[in-house]
Amino acid sequence: MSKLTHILTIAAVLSTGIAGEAFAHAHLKSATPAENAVVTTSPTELDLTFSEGLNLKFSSATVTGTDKAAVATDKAKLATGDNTTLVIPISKPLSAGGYTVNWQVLSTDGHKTKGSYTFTVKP
Ligand SMILES: [Cu+2]
Repeated sequence: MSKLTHILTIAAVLSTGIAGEAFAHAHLKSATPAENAVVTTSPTELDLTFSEGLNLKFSSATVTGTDKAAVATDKAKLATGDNTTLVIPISKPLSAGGYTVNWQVLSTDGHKTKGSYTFTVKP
């Protein structure tokens, strides 16, 4: 590799790294029910809004109760006309208790992120 090519390669690697920092990844911006929320009625769906557009094929969330039992959910989808919001339909009404949402998404920039939060149903 010539010296110039070498310098250009280093420059390309550096700028890619900086762009990666600048655009970050898909972070959870808000959710319904919100993180740590106490809701009085069972939600029919969970809405998770991220800081970037999502690739639905590689984005999902699971819900577990305090007893670690999985909550039945329907297939995740994106909100109509909004590829930053992941919608998780809840198949059956949730009984009173605490719930943990574990999400993992692939943003349209190709980065995977994951996280979790909890909310409580208290009729
Ligand atoms: Cu990213």
